[in-house]
Amino acid sequence: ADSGASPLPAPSSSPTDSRWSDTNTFAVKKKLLAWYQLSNGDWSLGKILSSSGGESLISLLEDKVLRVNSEELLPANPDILDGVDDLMQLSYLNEPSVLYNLQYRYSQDMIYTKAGPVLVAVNPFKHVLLYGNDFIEAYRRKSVDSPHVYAIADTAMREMIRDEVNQSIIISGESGAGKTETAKIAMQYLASLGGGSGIEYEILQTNPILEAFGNAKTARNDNSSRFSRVVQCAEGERSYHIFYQLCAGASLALREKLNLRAADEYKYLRQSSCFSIAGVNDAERFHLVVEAMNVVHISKEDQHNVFAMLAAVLWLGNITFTVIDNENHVEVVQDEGVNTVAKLIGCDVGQLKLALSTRKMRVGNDNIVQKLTLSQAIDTRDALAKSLYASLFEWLVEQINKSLEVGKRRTGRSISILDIYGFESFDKNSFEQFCINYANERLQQHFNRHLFKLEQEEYIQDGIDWAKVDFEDNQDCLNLFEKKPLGLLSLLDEESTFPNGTDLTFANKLKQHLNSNSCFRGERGKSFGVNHYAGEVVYDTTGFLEKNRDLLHMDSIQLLASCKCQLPQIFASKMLSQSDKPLGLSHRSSVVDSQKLSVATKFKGQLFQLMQRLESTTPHFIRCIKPNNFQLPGTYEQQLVLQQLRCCGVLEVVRISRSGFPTRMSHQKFARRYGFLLESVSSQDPLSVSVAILHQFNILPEMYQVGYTKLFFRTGQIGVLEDTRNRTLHGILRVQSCFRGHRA
Ligand code: AOV
Ligand code: MG
Repeated sequence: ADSGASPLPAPSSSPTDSRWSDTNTFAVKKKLLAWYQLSNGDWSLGKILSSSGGESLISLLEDKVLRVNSEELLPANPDILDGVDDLMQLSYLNEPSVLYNLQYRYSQDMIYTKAGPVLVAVNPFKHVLLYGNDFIEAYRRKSVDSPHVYAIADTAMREMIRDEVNQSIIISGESGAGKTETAKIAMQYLASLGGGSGIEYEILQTNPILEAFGNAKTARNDNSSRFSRVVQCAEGERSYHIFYQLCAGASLALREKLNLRAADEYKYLRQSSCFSIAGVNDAERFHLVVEAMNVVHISKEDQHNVFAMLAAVLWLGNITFTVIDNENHVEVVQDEGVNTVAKLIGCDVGQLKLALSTRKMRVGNDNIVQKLTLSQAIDTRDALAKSLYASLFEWLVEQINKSLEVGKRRTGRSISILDIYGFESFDKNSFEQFCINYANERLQQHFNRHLFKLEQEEYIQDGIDWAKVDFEDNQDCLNLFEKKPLGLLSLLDEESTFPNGTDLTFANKLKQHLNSNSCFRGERGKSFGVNHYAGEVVYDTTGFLEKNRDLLHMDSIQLLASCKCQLPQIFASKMLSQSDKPLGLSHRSSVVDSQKLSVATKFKGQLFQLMQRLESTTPHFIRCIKPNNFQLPGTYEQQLVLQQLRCCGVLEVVRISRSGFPTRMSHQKFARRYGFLLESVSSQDPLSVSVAILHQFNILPEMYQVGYTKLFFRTGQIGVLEDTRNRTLHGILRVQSCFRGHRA
């Protein structure tokens, strides 16, 4: 079937297809532009003045002339290619050329660039004039074609309708790279397709609510999508926005009802001395959130209940304990804190005090009551606060989903927008980073699979001669996390259920069992390193077991069940229904009566559900890039950008797309679409028709391949055929309308 196609040139032998690291194919010529790497790692553009004996004289910007080793130079693209909107169009695809192209565009507020099928978005950290109705309209009419989130959303919508397949827009990138903003921009476009009112407006109004309850200020991002930071907060960061908004914006009446104070009077919030965000008015935001809650039909009564739960969480943090014996056992101090919490959740103060300072246990056939030590009591209080907040968030999302679906017609097809926490690597990385990076590892695999594996498999299946392109597969790293019984997650769960397990015994166990895994590195003391797709991260196991155990005890759940208020009751019954499905470890210790799924196991379960949903969709990928760590406009740090491009595989994608045959069409479709252009028809067989078309239009043999079922084309080839087809069709139409004109 391979008629007419000559063997492919090996991808690395022609200058346009050379790997960016490959300098050998670059003949250093006088007057040519080239990249030279400075001692700080940045690349500088220069003109080659002369070159001989393996050395070149190069004149850099600022008129600096250097004598350098010719092999250290990389070819630069001609000026005419400055700022192309798809990296695939670059003649030289080395790292400095890609970096420069993105920077060139960025400096002109063109923050979006295509990398083959992927959209790259560089965070402008300022308002850019690329959004709003005029732009939306232009992308809808396809009167512009520069890369944009709108264009991606538009494609997703069209493909959903055309193929009747669910779509997903998967947005990834580091913390602060712009994922959430990008998701909102995509939503804005999709919402506008419905006319911009009604349900679409309501859906958009879920954003301020979800951000208030789900986002917080971190060191990296003033509006970071987070989880689990109710009871701890690092210096310079804040807890969830909604706490500060409530404290600042509640009316006098609400204030009195909830016994609200200023944010800095609550211990949970006072763990960091940061209470405000530059340029953000929390009181104003509170009113916007209330307004949004009205729009999505959350009743005034429910709103009040929500705020009462928030106040209860804050006041829980202010509850204190006194030690009553020399075994460090405690009692709850009877003060405003404990009284207010009891009032807000609607329980008996005495019951609350008991739940926070004792634990009912079953030993053999007897029920005994054990007093808690100070640290156990603090853990119990914090676990209650955390679970109240988590339940509240879950409930709120449920309400919103319910309210938006009531009586609304649904077509059955969907576009999902995925905005998750990006890969994180800090000086100190804990359980949160562990979960976040594990999730990103899974998403990366989805990306790899989709773009690389599927691509290669398709060529191979269709009998195409195609040099395999290597790509970073991260299956080893995923195995390190997921393998049973000797993987990070299994070992963590196991250690979490051992009564004598500590963070140190956990760390030691990891080193004992996982040292042979190439993605694992034992570190000194309680630390271990994981070789992620985006680089190595060292995790400190301090707090891992406690965070994984989810210390909420039966006593606390029973307390919530006994409350007179509606929300705590709902939360409790949900928790009870979940604890019906224990880890299957209940034979191990007596405390496990109330054992629920560990946090990591729940997380993995949710992640798998998510991946399953994504697998059944056509994905569209957006990679967000953070050009600097200071949230500053107009500041582009090459090394930072490069590291992100490398770790999210953007360069690989471009290379694979360009060296391959990105456009493909079945023989049938091709014959049907272009067959009428044939000057002479000798056969009806789609394959013969297709080959005849290719010959008639002189498509060069190296520009296409004929597979068993499909034709594969290099970038840009189909455009020629489409042009001819359109011109011919136009001609036919004109002839027809002339003819009609005559008749009239
Ligand atoms: P993230 O979602 O990727 O981080 P965000 O979407 O919250 O990051 O973006 C961080 C900040 O960058 C925003 O608050 C804006 O100030 C700015 N920004 C991002 N995109 C744009 C844009 N298109 N136009 C203008 N400003 C923008 V995290 O959730 O921390 O991983 O967990
Ligand atoms: Mg975010």
